[in-house]
Amino acid sequence: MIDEMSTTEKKSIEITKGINGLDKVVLREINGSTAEVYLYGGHVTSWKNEHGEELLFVSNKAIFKPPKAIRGGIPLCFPQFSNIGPLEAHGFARNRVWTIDLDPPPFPSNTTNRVYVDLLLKPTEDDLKSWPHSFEYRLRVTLGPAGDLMLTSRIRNTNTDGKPFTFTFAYHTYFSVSDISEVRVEGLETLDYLDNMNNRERYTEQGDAITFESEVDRIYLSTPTKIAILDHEKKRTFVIRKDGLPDAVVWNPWDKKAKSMADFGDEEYKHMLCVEAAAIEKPITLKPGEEWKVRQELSAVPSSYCSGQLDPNKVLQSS
Ligand code: TA6
Repeated sequence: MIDEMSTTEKKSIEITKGINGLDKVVLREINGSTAEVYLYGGHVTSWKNEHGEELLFVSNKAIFKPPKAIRGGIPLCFPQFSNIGPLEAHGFARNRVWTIDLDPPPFPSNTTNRVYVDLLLKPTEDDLKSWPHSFEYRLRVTLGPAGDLMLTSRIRNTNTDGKPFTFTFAYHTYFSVSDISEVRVEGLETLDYLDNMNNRERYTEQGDAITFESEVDRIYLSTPTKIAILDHEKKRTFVIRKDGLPDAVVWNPWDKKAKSMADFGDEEYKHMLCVEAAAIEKPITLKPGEEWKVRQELSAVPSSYCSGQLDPNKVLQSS
C-alpha cells in the first residue's frame, strides 16, 4: 500500500525511528498540524497544531523503554482500566509492540483529506497466559483537515473456543495546559463519579465547572458525548468528542503523587491534565466474532476568553 502512494501522500505518512530507536509513524497534515504514534504501545506521543504548538503533555522524565509505559500522550488502557481486575495497572496494550496494519478491513468513514495510519495488536503467547483470550485490536489514528485528532478502536473477539471475553477501556489522554489552577472542565457538572482516592465511593459533582486545587482522580459516569477543557491563559479550548465511551476519567496527581512517580517531574502536574474517554462502569463483553468500535475526536479551538465572558455552553453546544 505504501509503495502505491504519491509522493505527497508519502510525505504525509512517514515511518521513522524515535527515542531509543523505537519505531514511530509521523502524520503530517497539509495545514501543518502533525501527530506522532509509537508502535510501542500504539501510543500517540505528539499532536501539534498548524503553528507547531504541542497540545499533548509528555513528561520530560518519560521512559521510552519496554516494559514501562510512556508517561504522557495517549496511553491505551486495555483490556483493563487501572487496577479494576487481575492484570497489571491499565492492562497490557500500552506496553506491547503493535504492527502497522497494511490490509485493514474496510473502514466505513470519510478519509478524504485525512491522513491516517492503521495499527494492529494481537495477544502474545505470554498475554494468553495472563488473559486467555484471542483478540484483534485495530487502532486508526487520523489527523483531519482542521488538525483534529481522531482515534478509532475496533476490538474483535477471535476466540475459537466459543468463549466471550469482558474488558474495560480508556484513552488515557494527557492534555498540555498552561497552568492547572487556571483550567476548567465543562460538561461533567451534576454527574455522579467514583472517587479513586476514596475506594471508588460514589459522589455527585456540584453544579459548576471542575477546577483544580488538589489531587483529583475520578471516574465520571454516563457523561455527555462532548467535554471541554478551557485553558484561559492559552486562550485555548480542547473539545473531546467521544462515541461509545460513556465514562470520563479526570486525573491530576498534584504535588505529592507527582513526587512519588519516578517518570514524572515534581512540578509537571502544573502543566498537564488527563481527561480520559472510557468504558469502565459497565464492562464490555464480546462473544466470538463480535467487534466493538469506539472513537475519540480531539480538537483544539482558540477561545476568545476575557475573564468570565466565555460561555462554555457555546463550546459544548456548537457542532
Ligand atoms: O487514570 C487515572 C489513573 O488511574 C490514576 O489513578 C493514576 O494512577 C494514573 O491513572 C496513572 O496510572 P499509571 O499506571 O500510568 O501510573
